Formats: sequence, structure tokens, C-alpha cells
Amino acid sequence: MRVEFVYPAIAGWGFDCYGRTIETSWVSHGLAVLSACVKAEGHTVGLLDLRRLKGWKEFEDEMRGRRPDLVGVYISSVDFNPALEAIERTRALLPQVRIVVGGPHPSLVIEEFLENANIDSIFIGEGEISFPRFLEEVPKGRNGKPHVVQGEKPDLDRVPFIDRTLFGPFEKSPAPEFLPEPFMSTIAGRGCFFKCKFCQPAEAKIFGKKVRRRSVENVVEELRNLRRDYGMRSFILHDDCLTEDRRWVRDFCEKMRSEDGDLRFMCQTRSDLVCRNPDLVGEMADAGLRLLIIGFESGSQRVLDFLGKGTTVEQNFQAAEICREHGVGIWGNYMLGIPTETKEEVKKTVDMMRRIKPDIYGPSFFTPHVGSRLYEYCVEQGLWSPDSHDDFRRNAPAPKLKGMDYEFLFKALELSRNRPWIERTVKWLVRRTLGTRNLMTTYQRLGRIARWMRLRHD
Ligand code: B12
Repeated sequence: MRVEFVYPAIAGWGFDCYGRTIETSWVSHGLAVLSACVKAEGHTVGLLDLRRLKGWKEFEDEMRGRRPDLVGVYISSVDFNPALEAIERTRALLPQVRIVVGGPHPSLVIEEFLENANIDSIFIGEGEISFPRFLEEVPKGRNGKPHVVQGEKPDLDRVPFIDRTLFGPFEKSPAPEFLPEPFMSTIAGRGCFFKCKFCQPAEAKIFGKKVRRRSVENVVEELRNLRRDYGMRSFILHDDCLTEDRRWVRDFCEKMRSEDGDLRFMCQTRSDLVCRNPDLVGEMADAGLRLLIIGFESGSQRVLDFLGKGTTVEQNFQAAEICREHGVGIWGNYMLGIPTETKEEVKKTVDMMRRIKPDIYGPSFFTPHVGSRLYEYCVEQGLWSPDSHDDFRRNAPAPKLKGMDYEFLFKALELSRNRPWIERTVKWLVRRTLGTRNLMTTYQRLGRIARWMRLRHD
């Protein structure tokens, strides 16, 4: 059977955005693992990555030319609109083809797909077992409304390594000074043990309440192959929170230290875990850790508690110090515009980030994500009424919550980044001239110009 996957991750970016930013060069591990699973069963797999296409005409020409038996579309909430348009256009071109959907959005909000006559089947949860099985038994023709296929949790060590040929092997390094290219991503496990209200219980609904992780041997073998086959020099372990299992991390570091080559890596964690196990950061640094993503989130204890984060502001400062002591770079994620947050509390976050001075600033405007406790809260309080699914991007140009002073938040965001006053003033002037809807694009362009000017200056 010829399967054509569609990766519609262009919301907020538009067509032809592949590789323009870090965010537009990531591999979808969901589709790449399914590709490996179905190729192992003898099927042929292709990919239409909208990020690499010029527009809908090219999409239609390609789809017509490839003549698939089945089209499988990955859908996250933010990419709902381009995904649905791809489905509609495919159906109009190829009335007999089977169209199936999977990914976080269908798994969390199935109601949005149940009446869609263009879709034949909806996959919920993980697809490594259900999707190849479905291809063996796929019924001929269409039967009106979509039917639902419930996923099963696979044994992660028995799942083949993801198909690196589907998207092309390399991703853009988010920080080449820490992580030299060729850079690639991998994921050791699924699920998250913590209960932050801006994420859970959505994550648990997709992957279950328990965290499942591949064995250290399995991950190290994949990394060894990537170094041998592609000359990979650095990588990210893109788990939600890698260091929650200390023993796994220790074992991983030991194995990495005994490997040939000088691989560097980054991963995500929390400040409380860093403080509880400061030595672990040292061990990870010896094994190649160069950058640690920490969700600092807020400089106000009340807001951290409101978020259900389970960390303290003090731990945020301490964790940053521990990273510095071990020579590990910091990627600091934090949020502005959280419901109930006062301007004083925003200022505390600004002060915290100015003091921590992370190597990479990861600010976002709070965005309620479907299936999370805070999404429910925002809907109940009448704070969130998105015009479009596109608004789920946390750094979208449009304001998010009703009643938030985004002009103030943009100013706070700028201050939090410790940027020179001249850059801040130019941005402020441009923003005043262009208005709020274009803010983020303007910001991104100006940021790029500023970085370019600094490079020229050096
Ligand atoms: C790595 C990651 C990122 C990376 C890279 C994303 C990428 N290339 O896909 C970056 C940092 C760029 C990112 C960005 C964002 N992310 Co993110 N991310 C993740 C993370 C941690 C891992 C994703 C992953 O690879 N998982 C492992 C694979 C195997 O799982 P999977 O993709 O779900 O695929 C399985 C099933 O869903 C199913 N399946 C998937 N597709 C299909 C298709 C078919 C046809 C079938 C049959 C089955 C099927 O089978 C797969 C195998 O089991 C997840 C959390 C998580 N643990 O998954 C969040 C997660 C996916 N991200 C999330 C969010 C909110 C975002 C952002 C919107 C945040 C933002 N910046 O505003 C953006 C949106 C980007 C986008 N266009 O999708 C949410 C999605 C919620 C939602 N309702 O859509 C998640 C679930 C985290 C959370 N709990 O909030 N993310």
C-alpha cells in the first residue's frame, strides 16, 4: 500500500518556511516513527511537508502525482486549519483515497472530527500498533462518517528507530555555539509525571499517567547509529522532562562517557529537580550536556502556585547557579500574561530573568492549551475565545486573553531580555506605528536585523 503522510505545521509561518527558524525545522517524531513501523511491514511511505512547499497548487500537483492509497495527516491544535484544508483539497482531488488523521488534537478533541465526511478514520493516542494493523485490514471504499481507532501503548524498546529519511535527517541547531551541527533530535520517553495546570491532564490523556522510557541501551544505540550514518555532532533529547528519573539519567551518562566521539546534547528539566540533584548536572555535563532548558515560568511564588508548577522562585535562582557552576548553558522558558497575574507579578518575572540572564531567552505569552486545567479555567472565566485555532501558538501575533494589557506585556518582554536600550526604543517606535496584530512579525524581523548588525559589528 502507498501511504502519503501530511505534516501541516505552517500555522503562523506560512508555506515555504522550512528551516527559516529553529521551530520550522523539527522532525515530527510521530510521523517518522509511524513511517518506520509501516515500512517494516512492506508498505511504501511518502511525505508532503507543507513547510517545504510553495503553496496549495504545489500540494495538489504533488498529491495528484503521487496517487496514494491512503493519506495520513498529523494534527496538533495549532495546525488544525492547514490540516483541514489539506484534507479538503485531497478529498476533492482523489475522491476514493482513504484519509485518516492522528496526533494530539484528534486525541484531545475528537468531537471536532466526528462529523467530517472527508475523514475516514480518526486515530486516538499512540499509533505504532494500531496504524500498521489498520493497513492490513483497511476496508475498501468509504462508509460515510469517520470511525475511531483507539491506540495502544507500545513497548518502546520494540518500536523501530524513527525513519530519518522521511523529513531529512538534520534539524537546525537552536544554539550552534553550544550544539554544533549536524544537530538532530530524539525522544527517550513519553508522558510527564508532573501536574502543571498549563499542560496537564492533556499530556496524560495522550500518553497515559505513567512515564514510559526506552532503555538506555536502546537510546545509546540510536545515537551511535546517527553519529556513524550522518556524522551527528549534537542532539536534543526532546522528552518533556528528562531528569525526572535520576537512575535512568545516571546510567545514560555513564554509557555516553564510555562511547567514542564527542557528542553534545541538550534536554529539558525543572528547577526543583536541578536543586535536588546538583551533582547530576555535573555528571550530565561530563557526558556532553551543554544546554539545559528550564521552565522558570514566573518570578512570583503566587503565580507559580497558581500554575501548579511545584517549584519555588528560590529554586529558579539556585538552579541557574548550579548550571553556571558546571558550565552548562541555560535556556530559560518563562511566561507573561498568565490569568490573575498582576503587573507587579509580571515585573517580578522580568527581574528574575534579568538576574538569571539565561543564554537563551524563551519567553511566551501564556496560551491556554486544549485539554489542560488552565484551558478549562480560561473558558469558564470567559477569558479565552480564540478567533481561530492558529491562536494556539503561544507566540502568535494576536493578543491571547481578554483584558490583558499586551502593550505592557510587550514592554515587559523586552525588558526581561536585557537588550540594549537602543534596540528596545527602535522596536517600541515600530510597534507604535504598525499596531498590535503585526507585533510579533515585526519583532522577529527586527530581532533578525539586530542580530545581523551585531554580527557585522563584530
Ligand atoms: C518535541 C515537542 C515540540 C517541538 C517539536 C514538535 C514537532 N516537531 O512535532 C517544538 C518545540 C517545536 C514544539 C512546538 C509546539 N508544541 Co510541542 N511538544 C513536543 C513534545 C514534547 C514531543 C512531541 C513528540 O514528538 N512526541 C512523540 C511522538 C511519538 O508522539 P506524537 O507526535 O503525538 O505521535 C504519536 C500519536 O499522536 C500518533 N499520531 C501522530 N500523528 C499521527 C498521524 C496518523 C495518521 C496516525 C494514524 C497517528 C498519528 O501516533 C504517534 C506515535 O505513537 C510534545 C509532548 C509529547 N510528549 O508528545 C509536545 C506537544 C506535542 N506540543 C504541544 C504544543 C502546545 C506545542 C506548541 C503549540 C507550543 C507553541 N510553541 O506554541 C508548538 C506547536 C508546534 C506544532 N506545529 O505542532 C502540545 C500539543 C497540544 C495540542 N493540543 O496540539 C504537546 C502535546 C505538549 C503538551 N502537553 O502541551 N513541540
